[in-house]
Amino acid sequence: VLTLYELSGKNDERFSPFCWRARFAIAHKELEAAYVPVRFTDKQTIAFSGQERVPVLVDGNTTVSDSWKIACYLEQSYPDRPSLFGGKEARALTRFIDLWATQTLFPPLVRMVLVDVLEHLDNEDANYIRQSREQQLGMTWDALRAERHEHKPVFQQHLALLRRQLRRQPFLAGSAPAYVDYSVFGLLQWARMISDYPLFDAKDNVQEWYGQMAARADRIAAAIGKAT
Ligand SMILES: N[C@@H](CCC(=O)N[C@@H](CS)C(=O)NCC(=O)O)C(=O)O
Repeated sequence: VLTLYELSGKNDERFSPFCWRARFAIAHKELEAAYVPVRFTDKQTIAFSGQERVPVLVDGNTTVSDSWKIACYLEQSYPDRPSLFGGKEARALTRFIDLWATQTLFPPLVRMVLVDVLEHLDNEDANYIRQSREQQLGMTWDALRAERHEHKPVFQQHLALLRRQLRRQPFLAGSAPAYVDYSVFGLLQWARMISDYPLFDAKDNVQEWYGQMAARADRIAAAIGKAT
């Protein structure tokens, strides 16, 4: 049986974008897992993994951290289950989109909604995140809040690529969702869970895909909630 260590907020909210990628991947593979909450400052619980970030997946004697490595591990270890990528070539292309999502789409999204994450963290975690992220982003929390609106045009520009693709097919992977959809949507699910900040224009055709993916996330969360 699998165990996924994932981030949790003060009321046990599971909003981590990278953990959502792993949640989607486990559900796609139709696997069962135990989901263990880890707070940002609770590095002890995942010390066995030899690093300090979630998600961490444990499968028997195997420990895998990093969302991409987890997806590749699941694909390789459970080849009889539905494929996350649809072949080796598709895996390589999925990795490219995974990197694009994390390194191009995510930064302006972070700058728009990260300020709202503190409301979901206890004091210790909130202090840790505020300090570490202020340092990472090179700006104060107040500055981050003040300029959040400035990042919307860039984010919308990046979304345009998704829009073009989603005009032709309902999911990034084609007629049904696969890891490429989870990789991108996982980041949006984070925003969706921590913030009410409006990311989309009213008549944005990304919305249909977004709605489908959000419903899928809600079904996964409900199933996990029932099992724990
Ligand atoms: N490359 C990793 C990134 C994982 C990551 O950054 N996780 C965040 C939670 S969203 C984390 O554990 N942060 C711990 C910290 O900032 O101390 C992945 O794809 O899984």
